[in-house]
Amino acid sequence: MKFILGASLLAATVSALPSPAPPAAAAPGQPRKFTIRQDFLATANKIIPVVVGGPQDTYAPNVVTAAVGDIVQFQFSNGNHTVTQSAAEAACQPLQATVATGVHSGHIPFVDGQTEVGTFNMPVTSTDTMFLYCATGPHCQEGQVMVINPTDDQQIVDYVKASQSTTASVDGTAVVGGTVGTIPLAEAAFVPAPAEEAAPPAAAPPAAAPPAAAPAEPAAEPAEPAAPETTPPPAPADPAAPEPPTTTITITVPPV
Ligand SMILES: *[C@@H]1O[C@H](CO)[C@@H](O)[C@H](O)[C@H]1NC(C)=O
Ligand SMILES: [Cu+2]
Repeated sequence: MKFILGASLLAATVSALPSPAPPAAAAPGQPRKFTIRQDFLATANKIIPVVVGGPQDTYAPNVVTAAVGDIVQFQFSNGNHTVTQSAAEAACQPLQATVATGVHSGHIPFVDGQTEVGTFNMPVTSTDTMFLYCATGPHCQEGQVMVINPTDDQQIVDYVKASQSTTASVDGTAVVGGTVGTIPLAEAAFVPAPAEEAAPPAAAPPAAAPPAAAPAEPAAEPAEPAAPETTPPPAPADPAAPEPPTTTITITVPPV
């Protein structure tokens, strides 16, 4: 009885789909085709990557629009950064000092050579505007701040100014509001800057050096041409784009 009811419900659902052809029944024991509709994917919960740190102390993007149920995935690049929530009017100060739910990721480092990237997955539980800063050293004063779900374009500008006018940051304490994890570097939204060479280049040769030797030296150095390719971070740099094309993981699978 239950099975018949389920089957008729399924038939009703299928007949409502834009694509008229109902899937052919699979033979017993054969794999059944399962399709996730593209129009559903467009509205499904998203994982929104935000790159933290790197060659500069930044969040990229620094403005994010997220829906309830989305997960903002902070991916920590070079340095040792945090994602810490403040009140709008208290830049560089942890909200969790007064409000227990104030978000804080803890300090998450990344050094050259790492093959895993530290992450902080923050489920979005409200569309209220969130103000976030990095609590490491002077990073907040340098403008390493971001806003989630701003009500207007001016909020990030004002928050950056407020942060830059503080004299010191206060660190968060407990990890709150998300889950710390790792992802393989190959799946990260950034390509690390090329590693620094172990030793600084030798001092310039004396002016008297034979000119014939000079061309050989630069030609043997492969690091120069590679740099421009790897410098720009991929897609998420544009905060205006609602759906970064490089976001290949677009749905959140509920826990089993
Ligand atoms: C990151 O910064 C925190 C706070 O300054 C410090 O306690 C921690 O040791 C640092 N971690 C690394 C790997 O540098
Ligand atoms: Cu930082």
